[in-house]
Amino acid sequence: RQFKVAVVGATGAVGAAMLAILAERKFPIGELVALASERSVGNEVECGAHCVEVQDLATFDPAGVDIALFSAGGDVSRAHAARFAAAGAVVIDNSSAFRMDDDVPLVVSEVNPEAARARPRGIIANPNCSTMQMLVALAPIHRKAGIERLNVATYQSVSGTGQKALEELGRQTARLLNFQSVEPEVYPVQIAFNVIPHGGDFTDNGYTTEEMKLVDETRKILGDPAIRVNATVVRVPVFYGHSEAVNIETRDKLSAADARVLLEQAPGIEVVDDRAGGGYPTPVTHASGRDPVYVGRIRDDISHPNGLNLWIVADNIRKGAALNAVQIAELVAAED
Ligand code: 2RA
Repeated sequence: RQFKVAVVGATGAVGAAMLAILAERKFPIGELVALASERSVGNEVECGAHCVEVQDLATFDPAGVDIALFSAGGDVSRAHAARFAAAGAVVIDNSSAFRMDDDVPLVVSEVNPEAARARPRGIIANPNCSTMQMLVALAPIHRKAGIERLNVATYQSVSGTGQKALEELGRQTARLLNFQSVEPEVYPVQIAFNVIPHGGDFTDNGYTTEEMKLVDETRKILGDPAIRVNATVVRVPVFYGHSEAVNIETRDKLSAADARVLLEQAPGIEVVDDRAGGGYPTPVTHASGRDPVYVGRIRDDISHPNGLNLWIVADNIRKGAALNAVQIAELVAAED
């Protein structure tokens, strides 16, 4: 059957990627609704054969919507998701608004697809982009050898912050190359030719909200509150693609060689692991605009008998947000 699909935040980077991926994957859309704030009303958006004008979310009646993909920030989700669900839509929310609610499943399509079925509030949450790519890679290892502890340092691109951050990186880079001064606006300090150990907001324990998402979301998605997670989130002067250096300690010994074979057979993963120049994934060479989670630099931890190191790269807008949301929509559609 075909579905009436609403994309909330249709004019944003993730919303635009959702529309593109819905078309690429030929999602059975009977009717498309594009929703955004009043200032975007009237803009046209396309999704395959569907070309529609953006409507005002605030005044839109969700009656008849089967699936609503939200990517317009937590405030918008908190204000509108419930009324879409009440009208009968399955809400797939990319914001952090409901991720840690006990009655909202948090789903990575390759990791815990079965969790999407239990949605008492009619809402399914999409994990944070950095959690998403990490767990696609770690889930097979956790199932095989049991992850007891993980340390992750992320190198997150500025597209994760949004359009203004993309523009700021470009503007600062150009000005600095022309020996002109720069004034940071989006970030607290200059991002061009710099790295910033700060994502989201600082919390009482000294970690940031971006770091605590990696801790809390990992435990929920893997269904294992005992996993010990330590995270450091760093913003880097890259436009698209998040990278992560991950060190894990497993209950049972899993060699790098065995882990490589396991990952090569796992869904959603492409292993790029040649111990030579360029034999590893990078945002520029691998992540931008592509769907796999790329894993390289797989090696035994020389400091721990059950330790393992991985380097994980993915497009934070596609697999990190839009693709997984569409994959969840496919899971919902397949229930019919
Ligand atoms: C970031 N993970 O990269 C966030 C975006 N949701 O800033």
